[in-house]
Amino acid sequence: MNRLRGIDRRRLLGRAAGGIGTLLLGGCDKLSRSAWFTGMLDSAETVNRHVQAAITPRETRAREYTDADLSPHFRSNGTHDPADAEYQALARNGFVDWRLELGGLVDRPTRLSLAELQAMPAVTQITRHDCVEGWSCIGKWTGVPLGTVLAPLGVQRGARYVMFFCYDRVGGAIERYYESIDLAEAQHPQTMLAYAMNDRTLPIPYGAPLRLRLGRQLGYKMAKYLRRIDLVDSFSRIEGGHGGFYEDNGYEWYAGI
Ligand SMILES: Nc1nc2c(c(=O)[nH]1)N[C@H]1C(S)=C(S)[C@@H](COP(=O)(O)O)O[C@H]1N2
Ligand SMILES: [Mo]
Repeated sequence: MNRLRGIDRRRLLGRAAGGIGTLLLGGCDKLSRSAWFTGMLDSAETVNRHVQAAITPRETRAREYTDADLSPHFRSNGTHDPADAEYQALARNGFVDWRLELGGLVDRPTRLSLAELQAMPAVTQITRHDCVEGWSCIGKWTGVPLGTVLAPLGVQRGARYVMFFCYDRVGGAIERYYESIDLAEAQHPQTMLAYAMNDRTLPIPYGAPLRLRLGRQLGYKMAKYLRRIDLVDSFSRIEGGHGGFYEDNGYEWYAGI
């Protein structure tokens, strides 16, 4: 059995092949079996990052929707409630003691509370969330553009990637969930640190108190339950070395849609 990083890879890939994708998906399923979605999965899985980048210029914005398009029941996927004791204690207290740590290749490492993040200029976007397992939902997210959060830190010249470290472990995995994007993606106007969803405080199943939202990549890139953000020059020596939990289990690092 191929037991990569403490999770059964065949189980993870098997789920991607349809296990969970065939469940009744409430308000999301009408989107998930359409032709564009099949095409999207093909391109995300087989086209390499550079070809994908040529097809979809990195500057383009993902489509934005209206309130009328919101999925009545948004799916929660992966971890729904982190078991981590520190996370549970923070959640019991409404996350007032939670701090987002920001460090790595920056001049001014910082810790930010939820209140401090909420005091920054906010954006709200209604976008579609596409999971590699074959379903989509449309939701409304409010948060701070990641570029706004990073700018005052003084990102150093050598920094190439933004790493996102989370509180949870998926399905008993050894490594905690983590993800990464490059600096171009970090500066994109639809890349945000979201603390609200559908006009409410971000609920725990969807990543409270703070999660990453991207316009143009698949769901697994959008780390929930954020704990720490680091600027790095390489992720080859971090966890499994592929830049994210899904990537360490065989998925593409650039998960373009
Ligand atoms: N920390 C963390 N982030 C995560 C996951 C997870 O299990 N843990 N699942 C990923 C996957 S596969 C998807 S599709 C989305 C699901 O987000 P949702 O629960 O808001 O639908 O979160 C992504 N980010
Ligand atoms: Mo996903």
